[in-house]
Amino acid sequence: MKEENTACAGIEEAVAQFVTEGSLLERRPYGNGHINDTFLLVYEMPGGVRKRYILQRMNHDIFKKPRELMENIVNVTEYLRKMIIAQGGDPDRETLNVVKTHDGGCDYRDSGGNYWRMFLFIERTVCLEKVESAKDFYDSAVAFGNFQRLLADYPAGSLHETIPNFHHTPSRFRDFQKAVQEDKLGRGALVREEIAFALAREKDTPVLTDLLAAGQLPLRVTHNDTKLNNILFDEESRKALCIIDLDTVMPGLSHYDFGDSIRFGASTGEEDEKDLSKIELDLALFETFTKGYLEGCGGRLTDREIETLPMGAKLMTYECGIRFLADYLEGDVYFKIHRDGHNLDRARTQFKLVADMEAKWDDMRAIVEKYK
Ligand code: ADP
Ligand code: GN1
Ligand code: MG
Repeated sequence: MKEENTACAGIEEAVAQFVTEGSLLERRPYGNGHINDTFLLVYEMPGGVRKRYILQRMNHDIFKKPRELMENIVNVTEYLRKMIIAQGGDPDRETLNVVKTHDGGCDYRDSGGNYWRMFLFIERTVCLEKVESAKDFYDSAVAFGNFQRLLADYPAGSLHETIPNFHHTPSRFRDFQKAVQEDKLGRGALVREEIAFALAREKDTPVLTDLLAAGQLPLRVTHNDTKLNNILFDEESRKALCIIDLDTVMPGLSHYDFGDSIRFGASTGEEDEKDLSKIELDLALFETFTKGYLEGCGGRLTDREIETLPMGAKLMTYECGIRFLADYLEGDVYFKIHRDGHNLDRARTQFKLVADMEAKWDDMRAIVEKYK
């Protein structure tokens, strides 16, 4: 078997638990997620036909109840499967498919206490780390809008909250303040400017949660992690095919999905770009996404939701920025890093984008009004 850098405790034990076809040919780390450990497994069947699977070790420091999380994923993907079949789509490629264990379970807890799961590998797709064309971004917007529409009648109350207060920005702000106060590694002095930028925006943090509490925004089933690399595009047609990374599907606001896509995809640079002169909000991409997302939602969003979408973009960007900066202050314990200062670089791009959104606020508002 070909093996690349898969020194990961428990992997051998885990691989043996899932119902796969053929004999294992290759195993290697896969993808660019910040949270789980993802591996590609290649099996060969008699006749030389290959079958591939995605194996993931779930991050149970972050997802405290992996079993509840898997229950969400199984229920949501089964629901989506039925909807996709009803629309004449291909359920094996248009949603994730969970591979069972030999005991009929959906995950496996290894002897070291780690939780594993497996999905069918969705073949002939591409996963984009940045927007390569406005059309890709538009397609991703329609796909996230469709996701919202397909799950519109899903019983939201039956979903477990896999990370409590995931997009509750005031609660994220309190976590950030705590990280600044504790300053565990003495890094605070190096980032005074960034901390000041974040603290100066405290008054924005409760805007969306207050509107929700006041009954002005509806609670929906949302994905909550809608960055572009959580969509697979069909290699041939280049259409957005499948939404993946369903760990955070929970009740939320449409602003969370809209906003997270904007912060990642409508930026002119990558999330961890070091040269901040390359980072701004691309208004044309903002418009492209707004148009696609609202089309995908199929008229389901209320006028109040639509007119407040720019705040979703700003708050999701800001929130991600304070999460990255808090993690930098806490010693990089949450997001995977690949170089020193990686989380700080990420925080800086988010804050640069927030500042640019503030400068372009009237344009952002005018764009969403146009599609109301
Ligand atoms: P994380 O939570 O760490 O971001 P993801 O579930 O997003 O993990 O998976 C990481 C990467 O693995 C994705 O960005 C994608 O490239 C790839 N991937 C995940 N699931 C599949 C799948 N079923 N088929 C093909 N590629 C996948
Ligand atoms: C994480 O899992 P991944 O890499 O798609 C994070 C998101 C952040 C994102 C920033 C569960 O997403 O909330 O927005 O990194 N996921 C979790 O890139 O915390
Ligand atoms: Mg991901």
